[in-house]
Amino acid sequence: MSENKKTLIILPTYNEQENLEKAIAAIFVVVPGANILVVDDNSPDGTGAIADRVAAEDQRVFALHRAGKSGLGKAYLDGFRYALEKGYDYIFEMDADLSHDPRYLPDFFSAVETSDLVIGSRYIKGVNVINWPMARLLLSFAGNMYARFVTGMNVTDLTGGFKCFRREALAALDFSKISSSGYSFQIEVSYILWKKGFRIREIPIIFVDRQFGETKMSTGIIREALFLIWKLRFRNIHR
Ligand SMILES: Nc1nc2c(ncn2[C@@H]2O[C@H](COP(=O)(O)OP(=O)(O)OP(=O)(O)O)[C@@H](O)[C@H]2O)c(=O)[nH]1
Ligand SMILES: [Mg+2]
Repeated sequence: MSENKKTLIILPTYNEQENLEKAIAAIFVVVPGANILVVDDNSPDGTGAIADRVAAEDQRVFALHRAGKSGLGKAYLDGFRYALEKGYDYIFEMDADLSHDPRYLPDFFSAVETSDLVIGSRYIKGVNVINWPMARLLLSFAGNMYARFVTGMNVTDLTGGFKCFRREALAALDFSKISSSGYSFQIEVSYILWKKGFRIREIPIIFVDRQFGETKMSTGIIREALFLIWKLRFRNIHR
């Protein structure tokens, strides 16, 4: 593994008080040398205070507080800015609700040696999602096939949020031009990097539905994604 590389794992949180500490502990079992940045949107359940306490107890952990809930994408952009400022080499996106198993982290580290963005995919070989209701699964699976078809990208899981970026890839993004806030943020960032010629690689992961807390999935998020993929395609035609 790349022990000499500075690694930051960004965990965006909104009402994850039952999950956050467990997620942090599980990550450090696998990668004790990494740093973790929690980006909390002033969660009403007090997740931000938990992040502060863990950060005070463990110097590998940092907390960033945002004024209110304004979407996953905006939280990640703040996390990315932080990562670039502090000079991290490998920057991870990961959910804080235990859906992303840290046991895959070593696979990301080996894949990123020869690529610029590594995406953990639920759909490389069939469907690797545990405990999602059928409707949710179909939406995600069909949504990904659709996004793949419209964008032309050869990526099976464009909406997933378990990713590792090389800093050069993040540094090439113009954050002010990234408009998405929900899942479409994931599609938008990968698409821009793909267009710029960065090397994207997928590795298989098994995704497990959250046990605690509530989903932030909404019809607004789905609508945003449906529009975004056509916007990306259109933007490309006129470039
Ligand atoms: N800071 C911040 N984090 C968010 C926001 N929306 C979601 N998150 C976090 O992003 C991660 C993924 O969100 P989830 O609601 O779990 O989305 P999901 O995994 O697709 O859906 P479920 O697991 O089915 O609930 C979790 O760690 C959330 O707490 C937001 O607006 N701001
Ligand atoms: Mg989740």
